[in-house]
Amino acid sequence: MNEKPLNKQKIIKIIENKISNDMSYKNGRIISSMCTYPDTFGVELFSKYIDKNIGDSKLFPGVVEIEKEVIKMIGSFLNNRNCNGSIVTGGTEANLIALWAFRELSGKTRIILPETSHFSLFKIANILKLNVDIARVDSNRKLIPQEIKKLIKDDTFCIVAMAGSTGLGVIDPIREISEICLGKNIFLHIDAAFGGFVIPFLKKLGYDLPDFDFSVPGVSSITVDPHKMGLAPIPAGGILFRDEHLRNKIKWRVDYLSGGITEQTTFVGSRSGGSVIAVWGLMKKLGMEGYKKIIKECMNNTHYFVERLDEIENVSTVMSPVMNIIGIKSDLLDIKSIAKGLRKRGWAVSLFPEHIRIVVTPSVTREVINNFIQDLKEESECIQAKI
Ligand code: 0PR
Repeated sequence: MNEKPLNKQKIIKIIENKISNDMSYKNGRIISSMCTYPDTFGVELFSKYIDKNIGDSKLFPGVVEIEKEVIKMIGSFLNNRNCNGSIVTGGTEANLIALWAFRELSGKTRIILPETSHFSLFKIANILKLNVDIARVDSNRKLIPQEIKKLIKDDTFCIVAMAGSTGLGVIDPIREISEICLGKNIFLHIDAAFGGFVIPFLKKLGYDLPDFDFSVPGVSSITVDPHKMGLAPIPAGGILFRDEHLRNKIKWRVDYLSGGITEQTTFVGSRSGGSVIAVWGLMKKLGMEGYKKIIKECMNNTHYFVERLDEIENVSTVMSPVMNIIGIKSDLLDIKSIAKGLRKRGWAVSLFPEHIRIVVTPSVTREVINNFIQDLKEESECIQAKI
């Protein structure tokens, strides 16, 4: 710590210097990320209302009302206008809250997770001391309902299914899994951290996708993150419960806060009201039309990307993309070496065991795609030449 105060210009210069090699969500070079550069109106609102802490909710009744509205707005395109929930720090906290609430309600300790689960779910199982049974997926990377049935034990209280898996954006057969859950009194949590702000709009655009939301009777809760395809500034995750009673057991009463007796239903205590307002304002600004337009553009670019990939020898897609997520694989070339080469060329790519993931967010424009394809072509030719 410096003894004497530094002036602002100097501080900014030091920061700029320190982060000069860091990447940005702005230019599409982070071509594998589920987060993108946030909408500037959201950023404006976030900083304007930075002084709101809805952890001490009684001090900010207006923001509490806005949070209720934003949850209902998200619920309106997930087929439940009466849902309850919170804007939280991200998908990890959202998933944690759901599994915590259901563990407490059921008094049981075993869950079933798809092998395609996001790693946050394994982290959470560790924190909550849950036993995990891992459900295999089929050749289309979807859960197999019959396999799930076999995994259920007396102490199983929850099954998690993906609506937009992290690796490839696959949607599990949620209607079939719901039937199993209803028959056995098991909670069904949907991790739609990414897909929640994508699938409803794709459906409206005419894409034939399976139901994944509260229209499916057994679905108890959904993770849906505004800070991914909702284009809100980080942090903004979302947890939605079908009914208020589902989170009864995680209502934490605090007596001494400045606003008076307060109930918290999130993991995090002090919580950004700026985030909540940013999501609300941004959703009002874009409306259903706005999101539809954005998703349409991302999907068109996804199709364009796949077409361009066809031009490159020895690489292909893992599967036809369900949403704006593409898996690139190679039967001949080492995918790790390709990823390494692309990173050297300044592309931030996510490497899964058998594929490179591309997420076509709004910052991944046609120009970005053209540049990437050129680099991928050169890189795979280089690697092939060495074989
Ligand atoms: N559930 C799913 C299906 C996810 O894909 C993610 C994150 C989460 C939950 C957890 O969300 P939070 O990270 O908000 O807690 N998926 C991204 C991923 O692993 C997270 C991410 C985003 C990673 C941007 C890197 C990055 O640059 O790819």
